[in-house]
Amino acid sequence: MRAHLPSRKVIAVLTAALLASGMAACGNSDTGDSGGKGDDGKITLGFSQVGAESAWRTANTTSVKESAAAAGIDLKFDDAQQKQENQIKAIRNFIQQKVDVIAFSPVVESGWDTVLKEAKDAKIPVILTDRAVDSADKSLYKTFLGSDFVKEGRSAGEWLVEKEKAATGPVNIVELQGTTGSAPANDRKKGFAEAIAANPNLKIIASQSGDFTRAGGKQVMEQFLKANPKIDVLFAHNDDMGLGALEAITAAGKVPGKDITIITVDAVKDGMQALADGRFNFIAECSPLLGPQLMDLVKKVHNGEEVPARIETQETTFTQEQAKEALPNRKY
Ligand code: GYE
Repeated sequence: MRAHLPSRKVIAVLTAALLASGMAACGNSDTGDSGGKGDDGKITLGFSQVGAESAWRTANTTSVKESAAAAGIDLKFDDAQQKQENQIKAIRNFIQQKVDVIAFSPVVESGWDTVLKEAKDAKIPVILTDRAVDSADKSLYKTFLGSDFVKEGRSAGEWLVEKEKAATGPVNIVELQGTTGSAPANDRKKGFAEAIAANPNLKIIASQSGDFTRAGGKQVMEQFLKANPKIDVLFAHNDDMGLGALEAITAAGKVPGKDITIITVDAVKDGMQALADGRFNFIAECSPLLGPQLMDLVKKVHNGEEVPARIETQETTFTQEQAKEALPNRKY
């Protein structure tokens, strides 16, 4: 069959449409409207997200987007796919677009001074959300809204110390770390190690990054199981890695929650379900619902109001029984 050729009339219409759209594009750049401030007088927020590596992150993204819409804030959202270079690029774009406020969740702690200085020079206030940076110059950002990750690690460790208080021999722990160099990985590791030091029987025999993903958790847990005949406890820095590890543990013929005690962080729905079902043993909560507080801060810093340098998220911990109770009302 011969292809049906468009008529001259159709071609003429298409050409006109193309020209019109081309002109419209030129028109935009001619007016110098770089897309930063909306003509509608709304505050423009440039937000650089880490990625979509976990259920926590997805819930956090939804919270930010919904809260921006509810607060009447014009949100420019960028997903950095877990790469610092993408976040730096996104922040530079926001500066170029002259957004009113920049907020971001730094994938790792180090290496932000240059780009933060650029934002400061451009007089665009920056808010850190969820994760911190290790910059010595605290004037590079207005505030940091997020959890106390050391405390989360410590709660996880303290629960284990209590559970194993009668142990007479070594209790072998493997640790699935979050993204290397990220604040939650560094701090949860630190808090957990501090707490378990209370009992010399508790020993971390292997510790490696699973990058906060299910796939990473499964793969690293497989290696742990191959290399270590006796694993008593898994401490995973988030639910998703713990959930991935469940598959590896079951495939190795062990019963998660019984043969291996599993402790995680976050308390997202799937994690809470695993806890309620007895496959996990304990979760330290980390709330991703930072959107409403963030939008409040955006308005305040935009108005030049003073804000506290550190705003800590409220959170709790869950045992299996507590998870059963909390699960029906879980929002993420
Ligand atoms: O625990 C993990 C996510 O930065 C607190 O990042 C966040 C962590 C969270 O990928 O699931």
